[in-house]
This record gives sequence, structure tokens and C-alpha cells, in this order.
Amino acid sequence: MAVSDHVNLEQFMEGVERRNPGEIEFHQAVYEVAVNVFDFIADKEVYHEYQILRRIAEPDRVVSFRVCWEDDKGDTRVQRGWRVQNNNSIGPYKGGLRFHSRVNQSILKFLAFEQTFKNSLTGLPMGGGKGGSNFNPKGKSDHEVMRFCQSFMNELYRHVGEDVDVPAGDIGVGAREIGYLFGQYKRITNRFVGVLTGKGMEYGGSPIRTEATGYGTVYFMESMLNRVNDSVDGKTCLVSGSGNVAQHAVEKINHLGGRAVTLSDSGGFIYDPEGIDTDKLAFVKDLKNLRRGRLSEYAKKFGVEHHEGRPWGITADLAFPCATQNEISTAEAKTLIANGVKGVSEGANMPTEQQGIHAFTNAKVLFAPSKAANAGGVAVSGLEMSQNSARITWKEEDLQKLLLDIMTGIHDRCVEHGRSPNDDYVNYVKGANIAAFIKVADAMLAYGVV
Ligand code: NDP
Ligand code: 2IT
Repeated sequence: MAVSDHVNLEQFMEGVERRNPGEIEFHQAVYEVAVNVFDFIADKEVYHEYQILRRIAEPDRVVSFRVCWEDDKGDTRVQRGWRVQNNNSIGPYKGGLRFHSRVNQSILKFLAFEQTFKNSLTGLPMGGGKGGSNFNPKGKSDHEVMRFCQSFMNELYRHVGEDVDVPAGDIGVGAREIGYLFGQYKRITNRFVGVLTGKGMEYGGSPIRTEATGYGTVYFMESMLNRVNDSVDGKTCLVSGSGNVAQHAVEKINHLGGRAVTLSDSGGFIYDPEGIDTDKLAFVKDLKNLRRGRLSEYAKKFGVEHHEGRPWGITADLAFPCATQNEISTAEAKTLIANGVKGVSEGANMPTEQQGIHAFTNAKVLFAPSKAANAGGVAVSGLEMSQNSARITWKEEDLQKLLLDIMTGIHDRCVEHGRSPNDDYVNYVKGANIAAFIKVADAMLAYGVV
């Protein structure tokens, strides 16, 4: 069959939308990849013939289940849980669990699809998966969270395993939740194996897994800037979110001599023009990780502004969206550009709307898409899996070096596939999509039609 006889991008997307009705985040994630992949495979018959992208955009399986638990008043509560196993062509399914009131199947399918490409970029043998629940941990006691996690694992344990599918944290799932989940897995199966990553150091965790996503996102920015003889040093930075990724992005910005001036949560954002230094960051970690409080407390404590909404109207050199999907609208992207932003590195997954991404790349802003920029977290998860298999723990300094090497390697692969033929601008979105696609696609070709 001639290449011209195959479906084009529009027909492909019509099919995705028809087969996945109403799943708008999933459509968005597939489209973002398909735009670049269709160009790349235009003259590559084998990828068309074996329907590679069509197959990656059809999850291997979506498991959905009921999760019942008892709250502190003794009332029965019912939630929905999922595990989306998108693709295991290059390794066991791997990806986080998200607990948030607005989690749905579309969001988890988009995340599992993205994870397949992200994990490919790390160079480690990991396929893509994601899971979670519409359980809202906000305002719940530790005991309620524990009972929920135990009930969630009572079903999830059938679908995961150290060589099958290895979940980790994401929004609403941190050290506390991973502990409860791992404890229940061990109790049900009587097996102590690396079935989850992000574990505590006492029971098989890896040094720097906690820091890895935020650090990696800033390393990626540093690589983009170094390539044009610039650096994070001296730059004013906007950071959104105030959880795991945002906190460690701020920490690394500080290490590299930058100044982070904002953080946000679902109640608004703080603007601290003096910069969120080490002491203030320690306050944020205590506030968010232990007291589970609101950022408005930061504003009161340090006498700075607190506003509703998101921080993208503040003038700065660099932006690090580290909260959630679609948190930079097209209009906000244009505001950032008008205010002279030089670089954007996405710590969150798919935080920029599709047209916002085009606005950044058209304006030749250095733009690092999430699947490249935040891959440091899952990369160190992959290294946690290796350590668990070998039943050893590597030294922190070795892991620090590996994370930096992996992020530099991802940057260089994006440059290889994303460099413009006309000038020196690198389209990191295109580079990441193509580099990630090739590895997964070639593994699938090796297996034939399965
Ligand atoms: P956390 O739960 O630790 O923190 C999430 C932060 O984002 C909180 O400050 C939360 O505010 C805010 N937030 C979440 N949803 C919304 C929303 N709808 N509107 C406004 N603010 C919101 O999660 P992480 O830091 O782990 O994850 C942040 C992002 O990074 C996510 O997109 C995640 O997928 C991505 N990511 C995480 C990795 C990891 O290793 N943890 C790896 C790669 C990507 P509030 O406290 O008010 O809810
Ligand atoms: O989006 C992500 O890459 C994560 N939430 C981390 C996944 C992992 O398996 O460490």
C-alpha cells in the first residue's frame, strides 16, 4: 500500500475521538504526539503498515474497580479506582498513582499515554502506565487515608508486580500513601519486592527519588540555557504548585543561583519578590507535607502578597509549571511571552494548553515539554527498581550524577530530533515526541502484530 493511501492526521484524530468519547484530556495528549509523529512517518511505510501509533493510542488494558472504605464516623464511602496499563513494549508498565477529587478515566488515560513516551526518553526499560482514584485526601485523617489505601490495594495487588507493573506517587500520593500501599501489598501477598517506587529509605527506597522530578525539571532548563550560552544563575523564576515537584524545583533553582518568586495551590498563589530562600522553603515543606495547610499561611507569616488564580501574570525570566494539567491557558502563555519569558520547563504533566505550546514555540521561547522535562522522577524510580532487584542501595552521590546524566541525555536526544533546519532554534516538543516514539515503535515492530 502506498503511504498516501493511509489515514491522515485529521482522520486519525477523528477515530481517536470516536472511540474515546468525551475524553478530552486523552484526545489532547494523543494529538500533541500525533502532530509530530505523522510528519516523521510520512515516508516510513513500515510504521503505517503496522499501525504503530494507532496501537500505542489504544491502552493494553484499563482496569476500573470499586473501592469501599469506612470514614472516622463509621460511614461507608465508595470511590472508583483505576489502573491504566498503556504499553509494555520496552519494559514493565510504570507510572504514578493520582488521588484527587477530579480524577477520571480520561485524565488517567492521558497520563498513561504520556508516560509511555516519557519512560522511553529516560533510556531505561520501562513501559507506560498510570492509576489512581477520585478519592480526595484533603481534610482526611491519617487513619482514613490508611483505610482507603488498604482497600485500594486489596484490588490493585492483582494487577501489579515487580516485573509486571510498578506504580509510584503523583498528585495526592506521597511518602505517607506509598507506605500504606506497600504495607498492604506485603501483607496480602507475603512478598517483599519492588512493586512500588518512592518508598521510604527504611524499606527499599532510593536516595534522591523525592527530589528527582523537581531537580530534573530545573536541570533540563539549565541544559536548554547552556546551549545558548546562558544559565539559571541570576534569573527570576515563576513556580506553580507547592507539592513535591514545586518544592524541589525551588530548591534546585536556589542551588543554581536563581530566584523563585511564586508558589501556588488550589487556593491561589503567593508572590515573594525577595525570593523563596532555604528557610522559607523549609516552612513550605513543613506546611504542605506535615501540616497539610494552605499557602495563604506563607503570605501571613512572611508578609507577602497572596492572590487568587495562577502566577503567570508576574513578570519573570523563567517559568516552571509544577501543579497540574492545563494550568497555563493560551492567554496566559501569551501574557508570559509579552512579559519577556525566556524559558518554560514543565514539571507538571501537560500543564500548557495546545495553542499555548504553539505560542511559545512560534515566539522561539525555550520550551521543555513535560515528557522530557519531568522525566527525572520516573528515571530515579527506574533506578529504585534496579536497586530493589539487586537488593542493594546505591550511594546518594552516584544517584545525583546518574540523574544529571539522564536529564542531559534526554536534552541531547531532543536537540537531535528537534533542531530546526533553518536556524539554531530547537523545537523540544517535536524532538521529545520523535525520540520517544522511535524506541517504542521499533520494539513493537520486533514483536510483529501482537
Ligand atoms: P503534590 O500532590 O505533591 O502537589 C500538587 C500541587 O499542585 C499542590 O500544591 C496542589 O495544590 C496543586 N494542584 C493540584 N491540582 C490542582 C488544581 N487542579 N488546581 C490548582 N492547584 C492544583 O503532587 P506532585 O508535586 O507530585 O505533582 C505535581 C505535578 O507534577 C503533577 O502534574 C504530576 O503529574 C507531575 N509529576 C509528578 C511527579 C512526581 O514524581 N511526583 C513526576 C512527574 C510529574 P493543593 O495542595 O491545593 O491541592
Ligand atoms: O508522572 C510521573 O512521571 C510520575 N508521577 C512518576 C512516576 C514514577 O513511576 O515514578
